[in-house]
Amino acid sequence: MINLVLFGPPGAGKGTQSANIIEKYQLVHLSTGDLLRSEIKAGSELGLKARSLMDQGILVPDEVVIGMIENKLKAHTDANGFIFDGFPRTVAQAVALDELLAQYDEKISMMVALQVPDEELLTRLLERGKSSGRADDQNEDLIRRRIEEYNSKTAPVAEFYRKQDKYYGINGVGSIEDIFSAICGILDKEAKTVS
Ligand code: B4P
Repeated sequence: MINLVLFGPPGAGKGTQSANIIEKYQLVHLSTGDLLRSEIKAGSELGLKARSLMDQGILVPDEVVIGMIENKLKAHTDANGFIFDGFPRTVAQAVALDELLAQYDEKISMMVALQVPDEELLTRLLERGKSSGRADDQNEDLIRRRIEEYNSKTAPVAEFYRKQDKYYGINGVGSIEDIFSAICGILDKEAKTVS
């Protein structure tokens, strides 16, 4: 099983690259951002709570996203592997994910981190905001708040995987195809070691 954590700041291209990876490697895609947006669309109690935080650029509480991931893992016990997109976003989430996977005798294979400078992130997200309808993409202050939230709470997650010798950083600036090729190089190497 390949279990990939795709990591990076908001707008780094996690969702964009996930779409290509799933197609090539037949992994189950678990995006906590997408799961939260589905809850918002469905008008659930969880969605209502999440919305007010997401619209301010603040992370949703750990127990909420961990519970969502746990439900999805239970529903896909026959998967080839998973791509965790936008999760874990705190060290507490990373610890919980290791514990959840251990229940199935599984573990994270690697973290691939997309590295993109802040000003490029801002440009991309403001551009996406013109058509996405996402409230959190629509103004510069809010995007900067999300980047700060990433730097303070999420960036330390990279160290968690570095200590486990699972960290791969790659340049997230360039064509979508070139970045995808770099990710495939890492995944193919890992696929050989697990097969
Ligand atoms: P997410 O939905 O995870 O979204 P994201 O970080 O904004 O975007 P991503 O990196 O996937 O960017 P994309 O590929 O689309 O999170 C949203 C919110 O949900 C968070 O702020 C938080 O409140 C909450 N949340 C989610 N998970 C959570 C968790 N685990 N814990 C707590 N809270 C959580 O790319 C962005 C744009 O760049 C696109 O328009 C794309 O076309 C463009 N792009 C991509 N690659 C490019 C390239 N190489 N060159 C040029 N443009 C590129």
